[in-house]
Amino acid sequence: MGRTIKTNFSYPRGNFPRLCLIGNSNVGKSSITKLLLSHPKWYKGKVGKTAGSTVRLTIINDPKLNYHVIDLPGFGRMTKLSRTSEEFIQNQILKYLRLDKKNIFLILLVIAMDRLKDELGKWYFKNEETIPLSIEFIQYFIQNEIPCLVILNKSDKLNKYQRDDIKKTFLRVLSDFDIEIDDLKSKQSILDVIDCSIRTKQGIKEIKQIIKESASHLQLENFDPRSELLNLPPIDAKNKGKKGDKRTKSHLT
Ligand SMILES: Nc1nc2c(ncn2[C@@H]2O[C@H](COP(=O)(O)OP(=O)(O)O)[C@@H](O)[C@H]2O)c(=O)[nH]1
Ligand SMILES: [Mg+2]
Repeated sequence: MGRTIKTNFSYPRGNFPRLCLIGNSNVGKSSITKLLLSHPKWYKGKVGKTAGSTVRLTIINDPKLNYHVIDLPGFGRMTKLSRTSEEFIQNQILKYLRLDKKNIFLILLVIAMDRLKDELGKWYFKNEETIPLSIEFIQYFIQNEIPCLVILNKSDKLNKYQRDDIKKTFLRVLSDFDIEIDDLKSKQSILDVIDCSIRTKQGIKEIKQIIKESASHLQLENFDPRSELLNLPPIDAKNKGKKGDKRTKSHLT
């Protein structure tokens, strides 16, 4: 079933502001990342490749931006991967977040709208024990006071009725977990949800605006402009994952 994959985790090093994109595989993280750069040529990762072959953390140092953009590997939902590989990747992402959270001024959590109902439905209707992973990541960001913008991408795949329905369910699940949606544009708030489509460019302008606004508060004198990248050797994800892990309630502990 699951097969061995190579991961190549290059952890960013030093203190420098970072914008991070996180989400399942194939939801559009890399496509969105490219649109957020001054020129797509700065993006060195892959877009639209079959999910779950090589998993890496892509660090983009766009000379026109006063922050790094980090395209994190996809977590979960990679059918080609074994559960242990998935867990390994989740752990690597968490490790990165723990290491770098002081530098992350904004997280973009990308969710594919057309898959959301399925994910939430599993938990909501089938009484599955496991909390949807996206919800758990949101809880993690809130607990760690990392500002988060939830991007509901691929809105072009649904009609208006379906989109409203999905959003309503999503907001209901969030409120069941006592997660409040604020407006990121107002100061203290840390969570906002926005519809987006790479195909129709819906939401892209607003996302850029929110990033620009967040980045404008950065106090660059607190950061080290010479921060380097620490390159770690490729890791065999399958062999590094713990065997026989039972599925527990939480993914992230
Ligand atoms: N219809 C549609 N397809 C999209 C959208 N965003 C991304 N895709 C496609 O989804 C696939 C995965 O995109 P990618 O950016 O590589 O996802 P990642 O794995 O999250 O980085 C590619 O084939 C994209 O062209 C969108 O908004 N609408
Ligand atoms: Mg990608």
